[in-house]
Amino acid sequence: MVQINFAAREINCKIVYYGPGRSGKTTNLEQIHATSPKKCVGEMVSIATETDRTLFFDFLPLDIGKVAGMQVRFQLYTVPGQVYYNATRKLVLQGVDGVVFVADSQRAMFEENVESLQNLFDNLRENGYDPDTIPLVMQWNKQDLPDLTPIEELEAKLNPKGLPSNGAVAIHGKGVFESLKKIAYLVLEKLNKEYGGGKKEEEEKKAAEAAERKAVAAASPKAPAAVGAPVAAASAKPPAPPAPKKAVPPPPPPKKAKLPKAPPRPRPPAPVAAKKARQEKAEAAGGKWIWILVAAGVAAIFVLIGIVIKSAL
Ligand SMILES: Nc1nc2c(ncn2[C@@H]2O[C@H](COP(=O)(O)OP(=O)(O)O)[C@@H](O)[C@H]2O)c(=O)[nH]1
Ligand SMILES: [Mg+2]
Repeated sequence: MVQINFAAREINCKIVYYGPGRSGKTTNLEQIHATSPKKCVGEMVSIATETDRTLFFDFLPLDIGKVAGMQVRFQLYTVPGQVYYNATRKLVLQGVDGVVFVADSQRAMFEENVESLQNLFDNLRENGYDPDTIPLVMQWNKQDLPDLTPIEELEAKLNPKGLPSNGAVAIHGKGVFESLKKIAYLVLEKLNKEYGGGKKEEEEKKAAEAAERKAVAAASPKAPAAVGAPVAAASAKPPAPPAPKKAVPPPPPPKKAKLPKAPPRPRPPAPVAAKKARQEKAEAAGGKWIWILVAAGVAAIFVLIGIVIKSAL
């Protein structure tokens, strides 16, 4: 089980290197220990005998740095390969987050690989894990030796589901980090899915990207037209109807672009002047009528006064 310490912003994952005896599991850890920056790896602990270099397990803590603001640490374990150490293997698998199955690619070792893989699935089930969902990476080791089972055959028989896999020559460090990267990716991806954060972030990111694309498309219809225009012009002059459609947007920009060049206000004055003239005419006409009315009013008053005087006399 991945241990997450939110207070310390730490994630600890357990990776187990599994496979038949002497397939190269301990060598994988040794290479990681030898070639990783000192600040990233802790002490490698191995409990070994002469026949199998791993009696109980090898252990190597590895700090891979920050992922999404969390410090991620991998605890790498190996199991002893010999059949009679099954109790130890089962124990080491407890709390596992991911498995690298190190197969010995030598033809003579094929059956041991099959048995070990079956044993892995059995022990996972007995520990309450579903072998179908546990992150698993296949490493076809010892590719430097003669008389190998071809990788295609290993893939077909040991990896029918097409899990991530790679060839390796662990003693030379070849393929070691490739497998480590693959299993790290699978474990973190699963963690992301289980805790939903990744899902949510991914959805938010997609929504943001879609919104951005829409905004860009809405803001600049010229951009796609400009890119599409020459293609349309070159390839589909007579037939393609969409081409002219795409070519339509370009005209507006030139018009807009011409605006500053043209004399800025040659036209507006004309209508304004005409308006003014019309207004003045109207005002002048209106003024005449006022004077006529005033004159008529005055005349009427004089007539009234005359009538009043006449009647008084
Ligand atoms: N030729 C060859 N030998 C290897 C390779 N990887 C590991 N070995 C050797 O195989 C032997 C067993 O390796 P070890 O890592 O102890 O296997 P483990 O039992 O799976 O942990 C050692 O002598 C290693 O040096 C490899 O890629 N090529
Ligand atoms: Mg070992």
